[in-house]
Amino acid sequence: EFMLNVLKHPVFQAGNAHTTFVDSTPELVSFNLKPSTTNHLLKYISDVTVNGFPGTVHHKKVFAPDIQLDTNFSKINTSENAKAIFDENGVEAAMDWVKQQSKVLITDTTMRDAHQSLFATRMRTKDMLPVIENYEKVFPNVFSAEVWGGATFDVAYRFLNEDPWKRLEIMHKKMPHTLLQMLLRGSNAVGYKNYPDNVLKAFIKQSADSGIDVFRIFDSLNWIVQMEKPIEYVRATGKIAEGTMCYTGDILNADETKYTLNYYRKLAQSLINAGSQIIGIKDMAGLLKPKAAYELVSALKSDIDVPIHLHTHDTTGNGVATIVEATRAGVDIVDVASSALSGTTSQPSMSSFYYAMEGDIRQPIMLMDNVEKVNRYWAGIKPFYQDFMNGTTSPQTDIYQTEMPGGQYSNLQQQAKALGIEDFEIVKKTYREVNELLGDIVKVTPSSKVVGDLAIFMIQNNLNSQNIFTLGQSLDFPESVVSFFAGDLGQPEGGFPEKLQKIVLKGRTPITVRPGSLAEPIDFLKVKNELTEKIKYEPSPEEVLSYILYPDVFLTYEDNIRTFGSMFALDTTTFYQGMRSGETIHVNFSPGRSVIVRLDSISTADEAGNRSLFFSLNGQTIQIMMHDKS
Ligand code: 3PY
Ligand code: ZN
Repeated sequence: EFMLNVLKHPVFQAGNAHTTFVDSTPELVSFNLKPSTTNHLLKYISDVTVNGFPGTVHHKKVFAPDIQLDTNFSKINTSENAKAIFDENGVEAAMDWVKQQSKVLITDTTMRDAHQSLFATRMRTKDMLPVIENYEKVFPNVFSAEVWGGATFDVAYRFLNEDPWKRLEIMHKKMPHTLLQMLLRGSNAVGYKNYPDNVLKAFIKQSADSGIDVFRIFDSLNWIVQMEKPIEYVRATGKIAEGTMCYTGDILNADETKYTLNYYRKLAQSLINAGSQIIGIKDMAGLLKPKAAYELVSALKSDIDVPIHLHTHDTTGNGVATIVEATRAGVDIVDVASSALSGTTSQPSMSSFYYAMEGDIRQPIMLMDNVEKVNRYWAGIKPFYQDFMNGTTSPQTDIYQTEMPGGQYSNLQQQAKALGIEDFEIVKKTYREVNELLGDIVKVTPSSKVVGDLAIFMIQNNLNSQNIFTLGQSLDFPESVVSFFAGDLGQPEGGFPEKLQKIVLKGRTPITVRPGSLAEPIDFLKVKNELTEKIKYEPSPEEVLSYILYPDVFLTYEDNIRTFGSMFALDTTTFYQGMRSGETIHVNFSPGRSVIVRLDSISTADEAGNRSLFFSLNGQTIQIMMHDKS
């Protein structure tokens, strides 16, 4: 009866009915995720099956057995950790505690930078959940877990059909004894452009309230002026401000005139003067060679008194050697990722580092049995993300010249591919050329995006470092490039190359002050009313912030959620690949409440371009019409 009624119903034919006999998990309800109904689910599956998922090609589906985390962990006797000291006695006590440790401390980046750098930030919260729930049994001794910020914010909305604030809420609730760390792009927050000071302040306050303890704050041009406000705002929340310098160039190179050891020493001092409670070294491209790490950390250790935290990428293959040398020089904290999600463009492997430190008094405290269990889980889910992998399976030593950040590598590759540029070697070569054209700048989000966008633009327009000065006169450059030359990202070390600046700006006068000092404050109430009007409910403060940061992305997400609900229950291969005719999947909405979905057949498109998908849902046939966009 259900079938007949439903199938004839015009709303259902249009794919808008709500079959309500399946509810969502109590877990999801408690986190207030909009539950998806079976109809939502079938619509989503139909769409991905017929139209594909952006950035993927239709291929044989990865067999997706239910990957389980073996939670038979050995018990660890823990004493205190950084989070406990911080919660009890505040930042200064926690920083003193860090400095007193004889062992080097680690930050685990697996759930942020590792997947950002390996598969374009596409890891779903669903796949993190088993680790999140068991995190503190395995990693009670980490300094922090870097779990949020960077690209994870907008990618969650854009591609995962997820609200990043919910992810943070889950982590905060389930990892109460771990410092949660985020990457904050200075005055660009988690975006690609400057936001007004009151937005920055509200975003930082909200992130702190939602559970972030450590803010790694950098500026994409290392311009100290851009980091002062975010450091001040973080300090006002009582959380930890890790002022960060991005490492570029090579301090070992005798010909280096800009990014010298002295440059970094001075920058670290300025960051401390601005209120940094930790100094971060952010080696986003993996350029910091082992000996350079030793020299840099030694110099900083002799200059300053706050903990030093090293972040590197293993793109060039020397990551473990670099953090070992930094540890020998007295670095307090190093960033590593679970082995399965480490290496190449990601962080160095935590277990390799552990064994590399064997016999050394500073070897970090880790119970390898437990660490390996978690690692096996990550290894199990990794194939789900194969469509987004950047293809680097070995060290890329040409990065010493290209200087492309690990986090950008996979994203730029996706961007180039989408525009039909398959040869990434050409992109890398042009990227290097662009860096020189721009006067050798620090390359990290968003300045790296400027370099990437211009590189792609040059390839598309057959430009090179000579003809750009003539042909460029009549070309409209990408928005990010114009914005960079206009001073919207701040001022690069040594200033702008003026000749190119004039060609790009075409008469527009660049600014030389901090962009935030010119930006009009946002009227939050007005924006809230505007958003309420659009989404037809009263948004939370988090949603208002997301809308301010990413208006279009947020509204599209809202629309998707309205259409599909939360796709949390759906397994990741089906989420990205849809179903194949004849395939059966189980969707576990909650323990004991699962549906069995079988895709029986897909029709060819009718004149209107619609295809019919015939599903069996727990044995009943349901037809969904889906427009084929191809
Ligand atoms: C980000 O800003 O997302 C980065 O990871 C930069 O390295
Ligand atoms: Zn990084």
